[in-house]
Amino acid sequence: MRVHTILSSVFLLLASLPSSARPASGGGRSTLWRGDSIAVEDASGDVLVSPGGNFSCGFYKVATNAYTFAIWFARSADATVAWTANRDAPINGRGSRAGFRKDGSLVLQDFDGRVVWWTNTSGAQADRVQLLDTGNLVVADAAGSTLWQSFDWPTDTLLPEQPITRYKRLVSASARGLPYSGYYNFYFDSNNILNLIYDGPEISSNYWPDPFKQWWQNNRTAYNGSRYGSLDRYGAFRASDHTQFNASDMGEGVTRRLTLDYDGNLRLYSLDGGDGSWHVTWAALPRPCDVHGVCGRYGVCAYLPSLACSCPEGFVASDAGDWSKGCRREFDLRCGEPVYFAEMPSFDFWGFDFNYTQGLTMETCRQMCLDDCNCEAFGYKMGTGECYPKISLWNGRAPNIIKQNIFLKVPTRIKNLSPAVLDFHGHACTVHEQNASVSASYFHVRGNKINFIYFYSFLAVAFVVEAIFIVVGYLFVFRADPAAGRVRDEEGYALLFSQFRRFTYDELSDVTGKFAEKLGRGASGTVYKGVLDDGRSIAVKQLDDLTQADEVFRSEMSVIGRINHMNLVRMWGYCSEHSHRILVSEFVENGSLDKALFGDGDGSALLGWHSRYKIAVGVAKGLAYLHHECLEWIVHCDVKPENILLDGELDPKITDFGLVKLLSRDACGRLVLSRAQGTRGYIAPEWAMSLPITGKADVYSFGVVLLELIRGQRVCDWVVDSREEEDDARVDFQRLVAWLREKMKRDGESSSWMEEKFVDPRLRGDFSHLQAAAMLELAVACVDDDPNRRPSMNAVLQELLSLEDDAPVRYA
Ligand SMILES: *[C@@H]1O[C@H](CO)[C@@H](O)[C@H](O)[C@H]1NC(C)=O
Ligand SMILES: *[C@@H]1O[C@H](CO)[C@@H](O)[C@H](O)[C@H]1NC(C)=O
Ligand SMILES: *[C@@H]1O[C@H](CO)[C@@H](O)[C@H](O)[C@H]1NC(C)=O
Ligand SMILES: *[C@@H]1O[C@H](CO)[C@@H](O)[C@H](O)[C@H]1NC(C)=O
Ligand SMILES: *[C@@H]1O[C@H](CO)[C@@H](O)[C@H](O)[C@H]1NC(C)=O
Ligand SMILES: *[C@@H]1O[C@H](CO)[C@@H](O)[C@H](O)[C@H]1NC(C)=O
Ligand SMILES: CC(=O)N[C@H]1CO[C@H](CO)[C@@H](O)[C@@H]1O
Repeated sequence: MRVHTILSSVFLLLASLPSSARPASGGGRSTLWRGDSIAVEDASGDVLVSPGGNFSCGFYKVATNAYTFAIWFARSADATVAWTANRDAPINGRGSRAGFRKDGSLVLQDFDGRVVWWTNTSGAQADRVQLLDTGNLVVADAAGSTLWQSFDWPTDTLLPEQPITRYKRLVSASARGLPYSGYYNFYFDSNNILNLIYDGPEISSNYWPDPFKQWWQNNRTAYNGSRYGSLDRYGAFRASDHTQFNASDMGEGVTRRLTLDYDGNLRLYSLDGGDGSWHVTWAALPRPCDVHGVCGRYGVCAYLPSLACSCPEGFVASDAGDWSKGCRREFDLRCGEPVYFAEMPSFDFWGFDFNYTQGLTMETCRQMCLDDCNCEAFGYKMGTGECYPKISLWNGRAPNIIKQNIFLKVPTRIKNLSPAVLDFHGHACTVHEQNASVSASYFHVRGNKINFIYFYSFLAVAFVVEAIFIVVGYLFVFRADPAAGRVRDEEGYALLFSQFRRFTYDELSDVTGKFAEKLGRGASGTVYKGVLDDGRSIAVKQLDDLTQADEVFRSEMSVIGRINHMNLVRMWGYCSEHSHRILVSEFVENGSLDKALFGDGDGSALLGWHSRYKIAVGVAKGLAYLHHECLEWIVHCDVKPENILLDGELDPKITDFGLVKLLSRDACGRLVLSRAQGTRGYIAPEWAMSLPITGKADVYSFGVVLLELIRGQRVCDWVVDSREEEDDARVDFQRLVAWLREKMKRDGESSSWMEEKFVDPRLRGDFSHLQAAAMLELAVACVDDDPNRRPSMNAVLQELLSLEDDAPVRYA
């Protein structure tokens, strides 16, 4: 009887336990009840999952033995973190736990019981901890009202419907992949304006919105004290200071985040449902070098095409592993000693002007800097005579779009210093990749030294890997030629100092001999040849039926004008006068790819295999740059051989890439509609279905071009049958692709059929089988009907580049 009573009370006890008795494994729960906890040892299995499965919350590994308590995107490939409780105090990988205590607070404990983080909800009627579908972790009472929420404590990311307010700011991470707080902040300043600021150990400097302008010029208001901003679920951000921006893929059903990245840029990202990768749909600063503090004191920033820092000649990096520490002089500058000024043409060091005067002669400006011992350099603009004597040199940029030269004060005992010579050797991309912020105190290692060793070994390995990456990936040699006024690397990312500018109609009429030499006519306009006064040959494109207002056109052009890549046709300027809208670009001598590739044997030499491979790589580089590197939302929309020009070395240059921006939202559609004559084979199937168009549409078109490069024949000629209907052509094309896919699966390694059936017979077998087979496979992946299954342009490029070395020497 007694035994029975005990048993039944145990049973009752078990039954009366709240649902916390649900199995902890399986990771399915979204709620913690009082008394529940999560142990760090179960980091992979025991997590809270939001009901819809989009977010997880639990322990997140940041290094071998360092964990944070975090919320991450469960469907992103790299489990991107949206929020961290203890970003600056990671805890041990053994014995640590997060528990919802009986007293009602959610507490994070290190292995030795030390509380590193807690929610201030004890004593309140806290009943449960819940991870909501919005990504918000909430401590709620029995009635369901919120006592504490992670949305009130953002780290570097805002989720849709999570507000930024008077009391909350975003703080960037200190380096890629590390959780620690960095120096960049996104916050409401005392004028009620949303700002980006570099708040470093030596200087603080605002860099967004444009610090040159007053708030009203930036279209903000200082008069709304509510200080509230948020991103809605459609991808539109709005704040009380009238800050407003939209995701380029606006609409519902997309997972988004607004993150202040470690490089100081604020970016809006959308998750690609297919491969779990993120793509940028908006960024605060189109030019990453406009972020302040990136390269530290005396550092000069360049975008090549990723961020790189450098020291002017006469300076060396203070810490090659952390560019935010900048450079230091190799010579000292004593007050009163004789000095001269070394010119840095087309440079800028932003800020730290102790005087600003207009209309001065250069001599007066120079004298002002000479007279002041603290003056390190002065900036001078020819023409307007603007003079900026500087007491400190930060935020260096070259080339600088604003025509200004910097004159650096140098003691005469240092002979012939050429500070404009930049030395980017090996340092590129190490910006902020620092290790320093990890300190032993996070580990409280009493008698547990092993953790410590693991941790530092991890750091050492990470550092070595990083170093190898830098050396291998960026083994380009910068050579500078100050006389020619430009810096160039072997990849060909030329930093041309000459400016993108506005031309008058008369000027263009002059240089083209009244539009005499017609080069061609495309869907968007007619192209003429011209020669500028300085001898540069140019192509001048008169855009048809462009009804855009002058300002809109100009602002779009200022975006296009900044795009500079060796595989994109360089834009020199534009003209916008009355009804004329004209683009001026470099002239590319060898014409377009369609002529070279499909030429009907009229004497033009056959494109050899090596050239074809080189063209494929070049076009992929250009597109990857457009999609991922520059203004990341630029989709070309019209990739086809006609828009791929070849220069003297048969290197490809893509043209017409900015047109979509010029022709506004439905531009892709219009471009397609307006070219009924014969090139429809390049259009991705999502057009026909009016689905949203992303970079994956370009990937499709690129896939078609790749097939044509291999085959040496137009796709539409080779899938053609007697019927002329577009739909039939598409069906035939898809049938061909299906056949290829089948064939590749079946034949595996043996590729003799390729030679007979597929590769351009004009090559007479003179091609690399390995490359051809891999390119064919890639092309087939690119023309997948489902945009999500197509690789990204970056992936395509990596794949193509990986073929470079394995190529046997058989090709011509
Ligand atoms: C999860 O994310 C997808 C988009 O990635 C969205 O369509 C879906 O509505 C989200 N689920 C919930 C429950 O919020
Ligand atoms: C917790 O909240 C109480 C009452 O709201 C407040 O007095 C106390 O200072 C808070 N403690 C912390 C650490 O925030
Ligand atoms: C402010 O708005 C006007 C009109 O919409 C626009 O022309 C101008 O470029 C905007 N200024 C900035 C700095 O965005
Ligand atoms: C201030 O901003 C808030 C939030 O954006 C808005 O609701 C309110 O109407 C604004 N007040 C004024 C006076 O514009
Ligand atoms: C964002 O989209 C809304 C429509 O939802 C539009 O009214 C607004 O002008 C857009 N803002 C910008 C900056 O494009
Ligand atoms: C700048 O220098 C000029 C000439 O020395 C002087 O007249 C002027 O007051 C200075 N301006 C400021 C803002 O210090
Ligand atoms: C590359 C780099 O920054 N290394 C540093 C890592 O941190 C240790 C300790 O702070 C420094 O001594 C290294 O120089």
